[in-house]
Amino acid sequence: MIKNKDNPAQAEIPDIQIQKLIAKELDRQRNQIVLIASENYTSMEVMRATGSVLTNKYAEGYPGDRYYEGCQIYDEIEDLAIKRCNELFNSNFCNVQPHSGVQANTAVFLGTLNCNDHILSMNLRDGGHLSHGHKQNLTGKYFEVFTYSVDPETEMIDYENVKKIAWIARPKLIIAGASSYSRIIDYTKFREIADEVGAFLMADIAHVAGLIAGGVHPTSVGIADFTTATTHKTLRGPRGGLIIADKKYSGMINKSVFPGIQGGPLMNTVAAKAVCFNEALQPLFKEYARRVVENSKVLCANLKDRGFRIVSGGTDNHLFLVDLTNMGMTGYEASDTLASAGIILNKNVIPYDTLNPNITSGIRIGTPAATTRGMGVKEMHKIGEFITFALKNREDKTAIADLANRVKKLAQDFPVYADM
Ligand code: DSN
Repeated sequence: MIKNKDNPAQAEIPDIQIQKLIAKELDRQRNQIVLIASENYTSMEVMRATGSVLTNKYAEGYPGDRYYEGCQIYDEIEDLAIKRCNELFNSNFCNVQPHSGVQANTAVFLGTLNCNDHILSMNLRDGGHLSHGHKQNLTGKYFEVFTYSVDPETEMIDYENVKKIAWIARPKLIIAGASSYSRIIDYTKFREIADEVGAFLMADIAHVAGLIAGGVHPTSVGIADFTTATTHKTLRGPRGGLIIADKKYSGMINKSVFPGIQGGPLMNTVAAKAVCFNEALQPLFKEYARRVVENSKVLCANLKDRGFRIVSGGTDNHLFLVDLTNMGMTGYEASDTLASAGIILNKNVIPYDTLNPNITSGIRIGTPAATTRGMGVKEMHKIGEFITFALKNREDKTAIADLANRVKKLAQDFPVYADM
């Protein structure tokens, strides 16, 4: 902290309002059970780097080639982040500067596409992502977007159908990746399709990056031309993005990130990414990834046994979708009820949903954050019981309030940030 009290420019002005809000949020994170598939609890070491003096410096450019003086330490930090990321994903080039997953995707689009080029991606309603072609995203504005759906019966990707659409669309870029798809994605099949139609292949592994790093989901690295990811979901790092590609694309990707779509990198976040990669390289992270998937399968099976319809019948990864149509409620009603009980997840469209994204027929459930707390199979059964109880008693405010106490007790049995 700046200490010179005689210098008014260095006066510390405690911001009690923000401090109080942060304290309240800490309390919420400690006392609620987070089942949002894209969230996690990052380590204190990651937070220390994020909240460090590294936030003070511009470092536009890349290690050894910056536009500002005084970047020697930043070069070392970024080199370390790159080295660790390449080790983790067994790659020979990566860019760790994207501020987010969308930025990472956008950089790949800038490097590979021109206006009106065709792209092929998963339909948002079936599990895709806004940055893969939503009409209000720049992808929807500047490119011709074609989409593939999941098979209406199996609710899984039908690779033959993807191939058929690829021949019609003749895309320059195919995107394999999703934000609410609970099955293994076969990057090799996507590669074959991309090769047949002469397209680039981009794998957006934002959701499964930690599972790939932990060896419980097949990798896209070495198969897709470009792999984009976020670092804060299953990878459990700071909020941010990254791009992995073969080094033959290094010039193009680096230029696309800076100056293409970004200015100065957030070097405090780059340092926190380095910390996250180091953590994910430890043998314990493999066990974490295994447990995330185990917990997901257990909770999914528990809810299925209790009469909930699970999209695609199950899960292979950290998340699954529950179709609430046969329960006579919408995703909005269910997520709102569960939030009142301290179980935090999100409403989510399901394949071929007829309801809009603000209402939805389903909810998405994910286990990365609960697993970080140390919850296991026993707790997943308990959470399955809690979810069922809440949804069956959603009109009964006393029952929901009583459940909230039980949820809080379970959360407190698995403390997070106990030393803060
Ligand atoms: N919003 C993220 C998710 O929840 O899946 C994806 O960007």
